[in-house]
Amino acid sequence: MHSRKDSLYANPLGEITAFKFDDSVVTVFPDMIQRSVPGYSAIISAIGMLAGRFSQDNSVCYDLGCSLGAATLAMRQQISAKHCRIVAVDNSESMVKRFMQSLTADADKPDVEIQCADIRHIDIERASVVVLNFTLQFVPVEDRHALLKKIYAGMLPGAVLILSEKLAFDDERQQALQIDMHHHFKKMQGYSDLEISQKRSALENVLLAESFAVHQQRLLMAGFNSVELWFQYFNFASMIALK
Ligand code: GEK
Repeated sequence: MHSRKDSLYANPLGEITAFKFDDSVVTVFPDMIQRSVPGYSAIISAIGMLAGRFSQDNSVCYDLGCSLGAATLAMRQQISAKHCRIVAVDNSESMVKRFMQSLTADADKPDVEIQCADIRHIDIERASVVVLNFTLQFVPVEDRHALLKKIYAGMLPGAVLILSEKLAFDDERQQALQIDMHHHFKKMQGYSDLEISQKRSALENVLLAESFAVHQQRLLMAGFNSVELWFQYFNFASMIALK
């Protein structure tokens, strides 16, 4: 997906307001996420592969917090199960509108239903694959357990949840190092120090990162049988949770 270059934080802003997924973000989103999340493309293509493997006949694959649908489109390419459809959900009207405009019909591929809704309030049913690709980190911490329990309850036996998150680390030196390396990554992607620091302020209290141990424990408490990391690049990681 092509998009304009992200320069939203390039000029000094008098006041930095909390980050929102609005029209201005949507316009630059593919470029922004690609240059901000180390390993993003690798994760998207692996989500496609995992969906190919785990999708079941007569089931639903969910892309929760779908943004412009990168994970949905990767899944759609790889799913060959019969009567399997994809439900993509995001609560940003701007994202959903743009994704709907870009989605093309393809009779040979699974149907895609795009919903504008809060993932805390939707029904999950007959799920064989559930994707939370950098979405849970934006859900209030106190709501995360109930959301994961609901997802688990709506999953079929043998289903998979792919959870990608920005991580935090308990050890102070590790935390400082990983954040620093992420900023180094962003500089190598062409972001200036000002852009990096203004974006960081905008995301404070909006993106709430937790450690892998906390995620793993919560997923096990929600009922999942096994939770492992399959990918990590500095403080960005992706987990596989099996029902
Ligand atoms: C990708 N998965 O390209 N309900 C629904 N959507 C939500 C909620 C919520 N409660 N909270 C946040 N979102 C995508 C990238 S971006 C990650 C996901 C990022 C949505 C929000 O509107 C945004 O579109 C998305 O979650 C997070 O694979 O920008 O770092």
